[in-house]
Amino acid sequence: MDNNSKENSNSSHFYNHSEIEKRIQKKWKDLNIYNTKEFINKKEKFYALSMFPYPSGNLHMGHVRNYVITDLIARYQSFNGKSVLHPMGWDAFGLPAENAAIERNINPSDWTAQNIIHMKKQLEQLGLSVDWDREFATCDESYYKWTQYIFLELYKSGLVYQKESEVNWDPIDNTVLANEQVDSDGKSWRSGAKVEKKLLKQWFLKITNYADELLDDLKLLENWPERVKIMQENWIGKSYGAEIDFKLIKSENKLTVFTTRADTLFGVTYLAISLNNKILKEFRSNIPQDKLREFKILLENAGDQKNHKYGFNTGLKAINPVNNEEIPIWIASYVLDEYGTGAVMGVPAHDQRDYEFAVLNKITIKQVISKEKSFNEKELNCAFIEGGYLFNSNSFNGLKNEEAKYQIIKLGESRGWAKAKVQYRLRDWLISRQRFWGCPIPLIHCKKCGSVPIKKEDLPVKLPKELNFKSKNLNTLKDNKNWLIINCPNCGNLSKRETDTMDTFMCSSWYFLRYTSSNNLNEPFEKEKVNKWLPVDQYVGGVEHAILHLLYARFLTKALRDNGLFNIDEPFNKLLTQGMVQAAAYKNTKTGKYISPAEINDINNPTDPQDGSRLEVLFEKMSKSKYNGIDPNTVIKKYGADTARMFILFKAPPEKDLEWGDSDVEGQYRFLSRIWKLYNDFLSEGNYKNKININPAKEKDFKRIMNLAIKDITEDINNNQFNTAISELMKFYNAITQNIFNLNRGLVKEALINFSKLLAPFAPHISEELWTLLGFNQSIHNESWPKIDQNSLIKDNYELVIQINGKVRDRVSIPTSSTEEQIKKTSLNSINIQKWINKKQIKKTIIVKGKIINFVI
Ligand code: ANZ
Ligand code: ZN
Repeated sequence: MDNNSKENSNSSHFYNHSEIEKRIQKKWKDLNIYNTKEFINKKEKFYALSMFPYPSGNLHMGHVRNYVITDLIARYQSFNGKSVLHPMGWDAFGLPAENAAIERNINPSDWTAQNIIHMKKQLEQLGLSVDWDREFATCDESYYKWTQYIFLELYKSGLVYQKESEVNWDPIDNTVLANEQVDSDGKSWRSGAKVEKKLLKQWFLKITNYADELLDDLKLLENWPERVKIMQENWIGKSYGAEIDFKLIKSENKLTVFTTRADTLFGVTYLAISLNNKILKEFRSNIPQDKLREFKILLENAGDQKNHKYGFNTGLKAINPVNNEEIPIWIASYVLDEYGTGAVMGVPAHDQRDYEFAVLNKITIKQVISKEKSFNEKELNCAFIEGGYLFNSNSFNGLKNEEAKYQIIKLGESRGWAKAKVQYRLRDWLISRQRFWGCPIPLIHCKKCGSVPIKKEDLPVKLPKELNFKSKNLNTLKDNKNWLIINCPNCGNLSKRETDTMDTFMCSSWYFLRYTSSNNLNEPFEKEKVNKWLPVDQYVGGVEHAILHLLYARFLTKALRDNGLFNIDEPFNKLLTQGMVQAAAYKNTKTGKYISPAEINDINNPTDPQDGSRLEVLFEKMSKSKYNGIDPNTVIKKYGADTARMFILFKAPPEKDLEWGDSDVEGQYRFLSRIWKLYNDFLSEGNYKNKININPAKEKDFKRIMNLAIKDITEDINNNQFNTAISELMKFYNAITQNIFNLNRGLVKEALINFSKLLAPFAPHISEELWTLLGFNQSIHNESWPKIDQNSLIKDNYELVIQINGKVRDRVSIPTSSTEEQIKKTSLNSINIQKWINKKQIKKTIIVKGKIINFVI
């Protein structure tokens, strides 16, 4: 706060943000202005959506940035006359509540409800234009009833199945994780524990049925960030290749591999399988089991070492179908059970992974592809992975490798040892979780009938209120016999409920549909409403959800569409992934520890109070562990929500990371204070009147500047360039204050009206108050966006650049309406130009209207 505002703290010139914001928020509530207006007068719709938060207890800056961006867009669209749907809710099932329950022996629903109350208050302080009438939490019975309903819809379409499968087991959280929840080091994304393998019966959703559509329809998503689409594409991972059968020696059986490089078949020098391959059982007696056990132990102890290339030669042999060569079969740690056929043909000369494996294990390396047609074999020091021409490949020699791929598969198909094959990396979605704080899977297990769905009219399958949170049972739902035992809906026999609950991604895969009909007790959503409101026009959220959440939501949308529930193909039309909020963190590079700023004596010369060593200052994502989190509450209290919003929107483009800076926050506060003063000065007439000295030329200029501001700010918002929009607002503000005494009062008022509106999506409270000061009774947020007066944009004069032989020799002011003749005449009148031309002959004259004239002499 500057001194000036302190002195004036009792006058109306003092920008009392907290009083204003409280009052304005109450006004909005009383007017109920953010209640969604359903398609009034066939207005165009706009669905603005933020990824809903997990109710962890406190709002953090990442949330604030997310919701402020969406709010700005929602408000702007409403100014532009659209019916706006801007809802908010809670992604409320999941582990933190369950862990809190176990730690404190409280019900997770109570813990969650408290958090929601607290966080909602914080959200309200931000002044969001959210329609709170549509709020829900995914753990509400009235919501998860419909999650179960949707599960049964998928069940009906045959998209749900149960399978015994090796699962990723998190030994800290005691739960199964989806592949996606295990990072590249084999650790749980949540607990960080090293994930183990375990066999369990699990529920899956057949997302792979939609692999092609999910891939192809990425083309429709023109307004998604390119990198998100690439991530989804890689995740689906469609590969065109072939399955090739290798006969096993001394066996009727064969080993089938999946390869994308059939062109390298002559270069195969080994086959690789994983430890789980069934031929290891078939040939148990041929393989020294003690050696194999040693190898297993070696692998287990290899730990996290990424891409380790340990191998074990089984002694078994197979025949390469293309040339009948005998090749050894190795066990390799890089072979995945879950991809292709779980077996690989090793081509060390042309695959880097195979190359490293072969070098380490002293396996032959045979080259079969070279860049040029004529080839001299030379030693490789890495795999040659580019395209080229075949050699060492009998009748295929000299062929381009892409062509050879096709020819070799064709030969193999005619001989019966190859089959063209499309392979996806995408796996079915494992949705079972062995935890109690989730949406119960609405099925029962009957000895006679197998798994039977609960009847839709009996939904929801409610979570029992009484649970033993200290249970030794993996999932305490198993302890609750009253809940567990139920008559089979089919035969009436006593049977057991399914105790697995759903992955919370299931709850968040359809919430955007529910917002269209949040309060409907009879249906998950109304078809007409979904058809009208969807797709979401602008979705805003973190890039960490680029793959899973967005892919699952797309899948569910398509699956439910196919059940006739609505006619939408894609849920999210436009996607904005906001950058992170970072702040200075202080790190002792010797110990690797972060030091809290509170412990540092001199922040400009930071040292570790423990060992005195100088600390490195890093800008990193705000987090508790780095002591660099900034609490939104504190900022709002000190400066107000409008300042916080302005800062966040001004400091960086929304997609980029944002570095927190206190002085920049103060800068925005001062800007709002000055705006406040401008309006008050203007309206308190007194000294204003005496200084007036109207100047028509300046008025004309000012009108141009004002309309240019409207034009630029509008374009900036349309392009999500909120930071430059605020710069334009600042310019407009400067133009008003510089010209105010030279403009007639009507024009000043017009400017202040426009300025308030342009400011409103960014700083909604202060602009509402300014609006009232200007004498309007209605809310500014029901107004329409300023219109551009195209005529005022036209300049009377412009600066013409005069060049001779391409060099600038003069600049003159010239009427915009000048013809080419007049442009030439004016230019030749310039004394400077006359000097340069010096009576030489003009060979050519080039005119770019509105800009340049060039004389060639
Ligand atoms: C021989 C070969 C030669 C290969 C070459 C590549 C390059 P994408 O493109 O991701 O589909 N592969 C097949 N199944 C595998 C498994 N279960 N675990 C690990 N690797 C496996 O990858 C296909 C390639 O990955 C296949 O093509 C195979 O190696 C390997 F110069 O076959 B290739
Ligand atoms: Zn039964």
